[in-house]
Amino acid sequence: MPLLEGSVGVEDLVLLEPLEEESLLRNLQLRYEHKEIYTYIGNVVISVNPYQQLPIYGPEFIAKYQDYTFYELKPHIYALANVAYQSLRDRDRDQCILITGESGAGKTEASKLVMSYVAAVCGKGEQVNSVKEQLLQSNPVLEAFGNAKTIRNNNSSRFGKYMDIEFDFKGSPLGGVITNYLLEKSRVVRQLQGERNFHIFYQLLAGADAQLLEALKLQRDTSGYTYLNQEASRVGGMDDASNFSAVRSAMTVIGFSEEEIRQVLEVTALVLKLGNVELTDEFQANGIPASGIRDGRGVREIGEMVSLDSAALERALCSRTMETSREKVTTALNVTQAQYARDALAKNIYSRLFNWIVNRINESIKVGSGERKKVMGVLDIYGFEILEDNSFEQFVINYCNEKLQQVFIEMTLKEEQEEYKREGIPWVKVDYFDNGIICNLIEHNQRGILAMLDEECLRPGVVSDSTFLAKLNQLFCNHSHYESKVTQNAQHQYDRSMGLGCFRICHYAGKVTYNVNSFIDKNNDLLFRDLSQTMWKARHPLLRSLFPEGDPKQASLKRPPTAGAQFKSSVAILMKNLYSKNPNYIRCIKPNEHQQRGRFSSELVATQARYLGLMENVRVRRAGYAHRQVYAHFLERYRLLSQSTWPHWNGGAREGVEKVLGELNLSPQELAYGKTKIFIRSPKTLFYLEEQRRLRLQQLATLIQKTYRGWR
Ligand code: AD9
Ligand code: MG
Repeated sequence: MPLLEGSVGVEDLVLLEPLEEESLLRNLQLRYEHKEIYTYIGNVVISVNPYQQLPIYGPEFIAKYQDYTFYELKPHIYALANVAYQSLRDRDRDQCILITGESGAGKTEASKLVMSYVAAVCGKGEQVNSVKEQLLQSNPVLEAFGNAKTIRNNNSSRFGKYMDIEFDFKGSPLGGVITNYLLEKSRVVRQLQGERNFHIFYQLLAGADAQLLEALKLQRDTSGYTYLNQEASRVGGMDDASNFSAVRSAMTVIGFSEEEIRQVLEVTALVLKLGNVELTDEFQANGIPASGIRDGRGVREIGEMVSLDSAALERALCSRTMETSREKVTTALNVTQAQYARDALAKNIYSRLFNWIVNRINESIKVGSGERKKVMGVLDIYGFEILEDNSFEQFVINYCNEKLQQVFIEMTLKEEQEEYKREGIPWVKVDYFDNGIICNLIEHNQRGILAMLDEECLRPGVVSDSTFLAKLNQLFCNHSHYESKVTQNAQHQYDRSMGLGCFRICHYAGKVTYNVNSFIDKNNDLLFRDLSQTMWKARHPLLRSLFPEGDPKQASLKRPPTAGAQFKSSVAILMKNLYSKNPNYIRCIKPNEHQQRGRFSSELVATQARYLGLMENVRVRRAGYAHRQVYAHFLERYRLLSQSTWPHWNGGAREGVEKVLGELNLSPQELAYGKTKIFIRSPKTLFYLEEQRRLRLQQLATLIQKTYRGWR
């Protein structure tokens, strides 16, 4: 369908004519200008962030989408949530909803819309309602501790989240499991200009009553805290104080006790106070630089609040003990090292607290292992990132996106093509890029970049970011997706556009240059043992439980896996989980960089459309068939449309389907008869069938009523 000015564009990009990137963008823009933020590619929902509250949500819309099939109403996340939920409930197929897009594109809002839709339609009763409440209330708690204002999004999730919602055989929710990925813990100690620390710090200071502030020995004004950026402490439209009370009551609904909430807030306050511990230069008698604490009050306050020995904390911050099998040697840290140790401690406390909160929520929403469950997974995870300066974090985030792209390719494109082959249906091959080679470059067990990084981290002797880079350069100099300053390109010239300490990966979504600075450190993610032991000795049950390795009895245990290895194994678990489910995609797009309604930057959207592989997605969808179903199921649903198959049909399922469709005079190009399934090319035909079925059902109902009256 060609695009006409004044029209709202096509609802499904499969119907777009001509199919080019430009018309695809124009279509999204036209729809956006008409406040139609959702568009389909077959069963994939594209969502363009409206940056305004549209009147398309809430109970009456939920009710509407519940009563209609996918293509009957305007595109909507509710339609996708409805299909997923019904297929889970009625066909017993586990579902996953994959929400991707870049920061600020609307992933978290989309995930909440899915959750609220499902909560509204799935079962009733006191017990069920309380489970729903717990699941929904996990959002404000995780957002308080895991979200922050960034330049791109005032409520940016700084962690990845996957949530399995579990249902019983009737489709009522039983509970769930949340998995979190890679909290951006560096934010605890430093934020870019215009950005904030995690919301909870501001919420606590603004929302705590005087008594609580006194108990935590905090002052209301954010300006007293080094870890809180001063110029951005308020966010327009965000009420930290009222959010604080919402978070507290959400925690209570989930099942946190008053005592647990108090301890969580104490640990949060502890992080703020740690930031204010000022370290100064000192010198040992022999002139070697050491460090000290400028004013002991802060450390004493920390000691009192979490019942730990403040002198021990001072020692742990300013020195380091090395243990060999024969002796213990304590060396003084200079002021830079001591500051590093303090910040490492703060980051560790906070990220472990966050993990603890996720685990605590999971404890509350856990479902007994004996029950047979149906599962709907919802994935809200960071999209592909290309920043000016890309580091270890971007590297693992982009690795995760490569893996998600692989799921997408394997489950949608490959599966689609293979199904046609299996079914013996002629297929026009669609070329697509298989990114397995890039995944392999990163994750190969012995020869991948992550394995090289681990090898370097665990290798005795002098290791550094540059020895790591040298190793990569040597190993991958001929790899088609790896580039660096010293790997020669096809013309045998050195690449001058890249810094010496960098390597570049040609990702499926584009080239990204990573700076190796701190890769070793971030991957090691080690905390000096003095600090973990001091934390473990605190008589504060929560704080102590966050540092099990501080227990001297555990001291001889193996070192924990590196950050990269942990991430890789959690991604592998996620992939296994996703592959076992039926996927549903929501692709979120950010229309402008200013968080403003009504502005649509084609250039910005074009980049995202490329990252998301939208054109490729449409091409495959168009080359193929929008709908398919095994003959028996199809016949069962539509046999009432033919005199030959209704009310009785004794022949084979395929012959029955041929009879039904033959009588409807559909165009032969619309249909293909496979070995076990019927394939229908366009959504419109499916819609037509559904409509005919609905009319026929009405007719039958009237007939039955008449007959019944006749009997009376
Ligand atoms: V990040 O990767 O966590 O930084 P998200 O999650 O993709 O990002 P988010 O869902 O937080 O983005 O959306 C950003 C903001 O856009 C929200 O705070 C809302 O103000 C706005 N938004 C997003 N989706 C909608 C919507 N459907 N209706 C109205 C929306 N506003
Ligand atoms: Mg988010």
